[in-house]
Amino acid sequence: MRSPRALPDGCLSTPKWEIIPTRTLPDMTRRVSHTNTCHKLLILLGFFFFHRRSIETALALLLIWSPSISAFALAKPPPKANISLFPLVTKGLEQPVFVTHSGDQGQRLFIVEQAGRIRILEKGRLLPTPFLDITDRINFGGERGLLGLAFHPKFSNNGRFFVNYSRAADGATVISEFQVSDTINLAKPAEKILLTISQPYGNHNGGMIAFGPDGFLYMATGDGGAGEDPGNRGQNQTELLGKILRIDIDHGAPYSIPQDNPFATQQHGQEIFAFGFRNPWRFSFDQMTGELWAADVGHYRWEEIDRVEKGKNYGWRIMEGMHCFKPSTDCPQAGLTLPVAEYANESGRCSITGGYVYRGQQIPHLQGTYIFGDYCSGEVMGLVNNRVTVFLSTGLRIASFGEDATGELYVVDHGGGVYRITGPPAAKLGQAQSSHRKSELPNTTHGSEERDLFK
Ligand SMILES: [Ca+2]
Repeated sequence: MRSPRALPDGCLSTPKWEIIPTRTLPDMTRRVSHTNTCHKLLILLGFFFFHRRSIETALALLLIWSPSISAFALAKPPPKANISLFPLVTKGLEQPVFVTHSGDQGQRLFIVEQAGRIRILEKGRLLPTPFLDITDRINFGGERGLLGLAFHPKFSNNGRFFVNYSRAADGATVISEFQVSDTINLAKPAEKILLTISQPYGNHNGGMIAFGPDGFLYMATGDGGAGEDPGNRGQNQTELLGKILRIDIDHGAPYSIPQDNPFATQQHGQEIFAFGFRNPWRFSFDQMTGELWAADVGHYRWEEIDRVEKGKNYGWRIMEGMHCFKPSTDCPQAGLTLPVAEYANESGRCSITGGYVYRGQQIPHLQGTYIFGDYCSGEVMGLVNNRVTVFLSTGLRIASFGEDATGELYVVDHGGGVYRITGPPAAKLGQAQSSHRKSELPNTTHGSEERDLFK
């Protein structure tokens, strides 16, 4: 809230009242979008003299005073999310950034440590020997490191898996293939590099890789940094930064371009599936529908969720979320696909972490809900009727979500933990929350180290 130190400019203008549908938090109608501080002050004084004994009026004044407060206060209670976290591992992990499964019906979870290791969690135990350790090939720090892991859909037959990492020498993005060894919990160290993408700056490296229902490997690249996409790379349809890419790793050497990729006939950019992204750190496929959901981390104002379709332009840097960015007004929106939803960088929120559409069996009321979160606020959120709804405040630094073979979901705490999302009863919630670090919520001041981690 702002404090009225002096009457601001605009006191003599006509206040503009407007009701706009919310594009931020759930079930809200945001009012007073165009009233300025002066108008609010005059309204407040008027109400005070006519209704000064009324508590309700005092509350009404608060609503008028701050758009953000009005947004919260006008909200209907969010749907009962009734989820909690069960801690699977909270010790022995170094900056985990992802968790997934190998699809071979095993009970193992594979946890990616940013420094360059893949760890195995088997029957509740974190195995001491990494599945893979390539720390010596990794440029680790900030937004760089071992960032993504995807097992081949036929991993149980062919032992192939793929990673996305920042190369030690220069931070370039490398998409590389590995093989499991004769020992099922150990990978061979030899790699086959599929794709290398130079990075102009240290940040905005994307990181996610995953197989789509079409059997192709999808990869997220950021715009390459630094800030505001100075090279306009997200919109450049001939380079691979600021994109979601798609390749066929079952044909060609080292891969081939799917025939229906939108720019398959170009000399450059054949790998592009969709474009106009800033830093789509995490994306996923709905196990049931095959739809591709991506969360694109915003600049300093708007975090967005995209339903990604082939060949479409998701707007960056022309737009940030649903708002003009460059130019800041009257930006050309023809041909752009707006997000399904967005939320503002406020109340401690600063960086969206994309998740999954829940298709598990254990939490029936979550069925079909896109679950995601925010790295800074530690909130687990869900998309309910295309509205962003806070389900759970965890205090964790949510670096990623993950999905197991049965569709159950996991939360990865960058501070060193992996939690399963469970429904009620929340018998174990107290245990999970004992490790919460509300007091360590990162400063959302622009440029802070915490904030920039996946910005
Ligand atoms: Ca966008």
